[in-house]
Amino acid sequence: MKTKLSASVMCADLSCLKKDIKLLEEGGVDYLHFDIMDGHFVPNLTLGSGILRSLRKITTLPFDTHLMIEEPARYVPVFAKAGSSLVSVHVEACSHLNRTIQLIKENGARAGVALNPATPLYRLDYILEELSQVLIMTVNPGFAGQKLVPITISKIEKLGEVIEKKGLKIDIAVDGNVSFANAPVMVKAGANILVCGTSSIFHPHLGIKKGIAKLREALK
Ligand code: S6P
Ligand code: MG
Repeated sequence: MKTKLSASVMCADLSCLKKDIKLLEEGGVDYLHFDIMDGHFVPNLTLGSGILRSLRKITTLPFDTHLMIEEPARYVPVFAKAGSSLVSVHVEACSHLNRTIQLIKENGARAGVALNPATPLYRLDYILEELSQVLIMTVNPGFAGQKLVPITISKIEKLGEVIEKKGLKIDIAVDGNVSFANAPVMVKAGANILVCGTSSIFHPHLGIKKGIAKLREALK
């Protein structure tokens, strides 16, 4: 399966976003990843739905929206209608996960579930069949520029085994410190979508074009 790249918009240069989006398109990334934080579920605040609506007008890249907010069902319709192809919610943040997943689909988006590093895979037991994607957090959510939590690599492997055993077609995305060194390890473990931030395609010393090229080289 081809490895897909999802570019973490919060790591772009927000003062010239249009220019960065163009470079990401030229570099052939597959998705734009939007990190939405509420200052409660995670100790940070980031982007809102306005930025999706604005960017929806200037790019055809699919939007992959990662809601790091308590009871995300409250905001699912807004983010789906702002142009998200896929909306992921955290299992830890939902009282009614099944209902929230149905709500994402009713609003026309594909549904994903994200798991924090310390959250066990069995939390997916009664929802996996409903999902298009599982987002394995390889750092604790909230900030860019953190170090990999190593135990999450075996979690990717185990999730791949479960999906295969059940004969399902579900993407395994990884998010956090997807560096030139970690990305091949994550792909070998079974990840097929990489959320790319400051560790790779927004690497401060490389720039987007070289960052994408270096990441593709690392994945060969
Ligand atoms: C973190 C967030 C991520 C970050 C990404 C940054 O809570 O969900 O999507 O944007 O992890 O990447 P990096 O390479 O700086 O870790
Ligand atoms: Mg994210």
